[in-house]
Order: sequence, then C-alpha cells, then structure tokens
Amino acid sequence: MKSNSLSFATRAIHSGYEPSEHEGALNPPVYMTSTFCFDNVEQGAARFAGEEPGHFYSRISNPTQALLETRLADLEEAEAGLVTASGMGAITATMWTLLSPGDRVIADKTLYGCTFAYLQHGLRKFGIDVVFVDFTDLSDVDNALSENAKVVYFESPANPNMRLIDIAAVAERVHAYDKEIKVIVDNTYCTPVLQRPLSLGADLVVHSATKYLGGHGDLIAGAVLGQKSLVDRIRIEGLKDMTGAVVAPLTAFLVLRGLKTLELRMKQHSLAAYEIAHRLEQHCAVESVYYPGLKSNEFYELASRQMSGYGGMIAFELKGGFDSAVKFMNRLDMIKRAVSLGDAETLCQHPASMTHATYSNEERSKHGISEGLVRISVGLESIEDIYTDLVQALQCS
Ligand code: 7XF
Repeated sequence: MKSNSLSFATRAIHSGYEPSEHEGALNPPVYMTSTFCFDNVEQGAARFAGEEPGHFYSRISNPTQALLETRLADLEEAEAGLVTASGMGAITATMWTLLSPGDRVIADKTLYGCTFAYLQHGLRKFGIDVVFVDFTDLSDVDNALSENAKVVYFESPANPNMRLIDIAAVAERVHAYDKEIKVIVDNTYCTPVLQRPLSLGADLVVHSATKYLGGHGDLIAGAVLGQKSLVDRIRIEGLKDMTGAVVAPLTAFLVLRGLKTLELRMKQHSLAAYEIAHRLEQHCAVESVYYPGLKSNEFYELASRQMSGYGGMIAFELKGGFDSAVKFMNRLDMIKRAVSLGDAETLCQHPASMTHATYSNEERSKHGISEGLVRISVGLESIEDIYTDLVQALQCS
C-alpha cells in the first residue's frame, strides 16, 4: 500500500503491511524466531557481509521488528527506524555509536532520571565530556558549543517539570556552528501525533515506546528514528555489538497494535489533561500547575507553535510542598500511584522519590526539579471521574 498521500491515522494502521503477502492475515504474523536458515553457505556469507538483503539473526533484524520500524519511521517522517528493548536501550545504543572518549555531549538540565544517570555517571566513566545547560536560554547552548561537541540532547516537554525547548531554534544554532553535531530529541511525551522533531531540524528522535506508542502499560520498548545511514550505524554498532538491547517480536507486535489507536488516544489524553490542568489551576490547594496548554504557562506560545496539541502530562505543586504532596498521593483512590506514563490508566508519581531519585538532592535543586512536584499522566477514563478523585484527595488549608 502506497502510504505517502494518506493521513496519519491511516498510516498508523496500514503503513508497510500488505495482507495479501501474508496469507491474507489482517494482522501481521509474529515471527517468533531467533535465527533464519540459509539456502547455502554462500547466501549466509552474503547476508553477513550485507551484500544480500534478508534476515539472518533476530538481534540484527526480524520481520516483525522491521514492520514496526517502517511504520514508526513513516509516522515520524524519518528515512529509517530502529526498535529496541527499551527507551534506555534506544538512548544508549545511539550514544555508544556516536561518541568516543574526549567527545562532548551537551544536554538540557532536565531529563528523565535514568537518562540523566547514564549521562552524569555512565558516559563520564568512559571519558565523555558531558555538560548540562539550560536549553530554554539559547545563549547557554551557544556557550557550550565546542570543537569536541558531537551530540546535543534534550526532551521537550521535559520529564518531569514540563519545560519546553524550541527544537527548531536549537537545531539551527547547533548546525550553524557545526553541521556534524547530532541533535537528538526524546519525543516520548508528544509522540509524532503532536510533534515531529525531524521536520524541525533534529537529526535523530528517540522514544520510550513503553509509553504512548505501546499505550497500554503492558510492554517495555524503545525506538530511534532518523537518517538511514545513521540508523544503520546505530543498529550495527550500538545495538548489535554494544548493548544487545533488541526488542522481542511479540513486543514489537504489541507496539504495532498500540499504534492503531495512537492518534485517537493522544487527542483524548490532550483533551482530558487540558481540562484537568485548567481546573487544578483554580483549586485552592494548588500552588502552581505546569501544563503548556494553559495560557498562563511560560511555554504556551512555543507549545502552540511547535506542538499540534498539548499532550497528556501535567506536573503541579501543592501549597505545603512535599508533605502535602505525599498526603495527597496517599489519598488517591481510582488514580494509581505508579511511575510510567501514556497508559489508559491515570498514573500519579512523585519524581523526587521515584523517577528522578537518580539525581541527588543538590542535583535536583540545580536542575529545577522541586521536592514537592507531583506528576500525573492523565489516562483515558472519564474526565469527571479523574477530577473527582483528584478533588477528594486535595485539601485546602
Ligand atoms: O527504558 P524505558 O522504556 O523505560 O524509557 C526510558 C525513558 C526515556 N525517555 C523518557 C522521556 C522517559 O520518560 C523514559 C521512561 N520514563 C518512565 C517515567 O518517567 O515514568 C520510567 C519510569 S522509572
């Protein structure tokens, strides 16, 4: 099926798959196989040498993974894609491929906790020069650019405090300095439904497919999308030889299933989060709400320009800080206390003690993550039921 003239929702369901090539099966077969047989020694040698197309071992490629890669690349408007065992698998395979000792990574100061730990502790152990700066101030990015800079890395919106970065502005400045520096954007919070970083000038997009792409809280997976030559290198160097973080075929199938409803889900997540954020902002127990769809939000103008919806994630602070946050969370009933995001269930977590416990207290304060911050991944339940649970757990003094 030729998909370039079809809309996003249609491509999310059909792209890259033709039932007549698979016994008419509406859904793609799951190739539960670790290895592939060769007709003869010459064919095996040619596949290993990359001289003949075809699968030979599922750590390098597998038809179910390949279909997911094609579909995600189509949705992110990328030349090629690579799927991995987790979001961290995607990030680490990418970094190990692009970096050598002495190279510099310039990263935004707010990142998901394990990404921060990987850069702060993991990469530094191997002689990589990692600097964290405030990407909302473009002169900070300019000042960090140097001859050894190889990777510029950020999330927008950032996990957990919803800071937004101007992707086009960062990419333009970085590439004006040196075209070879790779600008990498973690697009987990938005998905390609709401934001396409490659079309804004980024070189690579990474995802935790565990979240909205899978969408049902039943799998762990990741993805990297971008230029084919780069993605090919990440597959062979970062994934095959360095991390081995390969996704299982059944997991790839489940992500494909999730993608069929991605656009619908993102629209509902965004609608519900907007409504909840708006109401929370007016609640007497709430000190501040961080949601880019609120007119009062400092990133409202950028979000309206860069995203085609404001997403399903909200961060907020309560009057009374940390103690009020803990009490509020412990009073929740229908809403689940759990990390992760992008599921049908509304999830609430406390970044300082959970997803961002990898930062020390001093690091959290320096990197703009407050101890009282609460994060909600607004689910697909009725908006009224979500709000009713929040309100019974909030207490005005
Ligand atoms: O390796 P994973 O599939 O869990 O993905 C890592 C990851 C990468 N980028 C972003 C923006 C993420 O949020 C994540 C995972 N975050 C979860 C969370 O914030 O709740 C992890 C739970 S500890």
